[in-house]
Amino acid sequence: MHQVADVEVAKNIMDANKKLADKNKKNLEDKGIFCVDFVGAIGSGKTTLIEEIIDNTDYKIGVLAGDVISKFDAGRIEKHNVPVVGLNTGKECHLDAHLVGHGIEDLPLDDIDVLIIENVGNLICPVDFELGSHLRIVVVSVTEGDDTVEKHPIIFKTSDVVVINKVDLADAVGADADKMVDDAKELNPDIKVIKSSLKEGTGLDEIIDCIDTAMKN
Ligand SMILES: Nc1nc2c(ncn2[C@@H]2O[C@H](COP(=O)(O)OP(=O)(O)OP(=O)(O)O)[C@@H](O)[C@H]2O)c(=O)[nH]1
Ligand SMILES: [Mg+2]
Repeated sequence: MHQVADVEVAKNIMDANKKLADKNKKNLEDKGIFCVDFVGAIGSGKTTLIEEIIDNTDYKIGVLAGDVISKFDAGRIEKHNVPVVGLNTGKECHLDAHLVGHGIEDLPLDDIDVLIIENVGNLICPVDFELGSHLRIVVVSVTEGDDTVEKHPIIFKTSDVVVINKVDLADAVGADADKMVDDAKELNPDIKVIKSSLKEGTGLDEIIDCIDTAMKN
């Protein structure tokens, strides 16, 4: 009996979140804004990637930067002279559509054509919480171990693009980046997989191409 009640509560939360995510998407579409959300492991390179996208595209970008308690990532993004709102989740390990909806209200939407959302570093909790984005990119790095993809299947099944970052460190940590590529494709044959070293500047053009292509479709 208790188990049934738990499931119903969880389903209600998911349904409520989905409605708010749809509302966020509609609000953004009404303003002609394309939204990309970045999920991924802690320290995999999400903020670095967002900084590189800001510096290497002509998009008018706005950012929602999720962190558990700090505004560190928002502070980093701010230095690139784009509008940014830091979202703190408190004890939660993921953003949700309600928090994102409030963040959107605080951005100058008329000056933005691409909204980037950085989720809290986590490969599990964000899976169930759509935010209202058009494209989801999951970032992992070789330093988490080359079994990371196969150990967290659902996030790779539900994302559009996977970035396997820090390939410059693969030999140093004994990781096989191609195994991670194969694991991602096996889990989700439709996913686009890109290996990158943001430190050495590889893979970034391909990631930007993916966003360009998704914006045109
Ligand atoms: N060697 C190497 N280091 C990288 C690369 N990309 C990012 N880093 C470094 O990895 C560290 C973490 O990068 P962040 O961009 O802060 O990672 P994050 O995913 O935003 O981290 P959280 O928001 O805390 O989950 C920083 O010191 C980056 O400079 C890369 O391709 N190679
Ligand atoms: Mg970050």
